[in-house]
Amino acid sequence: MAKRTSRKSRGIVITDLIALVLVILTFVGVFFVVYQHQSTQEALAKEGVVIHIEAKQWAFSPDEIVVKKGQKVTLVITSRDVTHGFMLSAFDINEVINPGSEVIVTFIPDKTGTFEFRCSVYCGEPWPGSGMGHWVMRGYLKVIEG
Ligand SMILES: [Cu+2]
Repeated sequence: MAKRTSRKSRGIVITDLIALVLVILTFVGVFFVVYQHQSTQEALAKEGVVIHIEAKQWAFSPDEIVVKKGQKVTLVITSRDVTHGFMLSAFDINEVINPGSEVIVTFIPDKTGTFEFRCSVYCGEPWPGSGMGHWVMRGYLKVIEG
């Protein structure tokens, strides 16, 4: 009788230990994932500025960006609807932005001024020949003294 009781309680202890280890491993795993994500973001932030740009018919959001000369700029560009382009000729940038994927562009502006960026992939217009829609889809990058 005494033996049976002791075997039962040992079984419970082992099950509890396994459960405890699983809980601890889960917490450690979640902490690790969060920590990794934060350190990547911090590393990018330390190196420069990260700007998210969303393209949609027929505008960029934001359509005005201000950065400092000599500071590393990382653009994370996405499209909400159809395929667009992102062309910033002053810095030799021209990318195709497909919906559902991120395009990451990194550059260091070496001159001050206001530079236009525009859509470089035809993405439609309100009616044919309107000269609107895609044709006026643009924004401005302002580079100020750092
Ligand atoms: Cu377009």
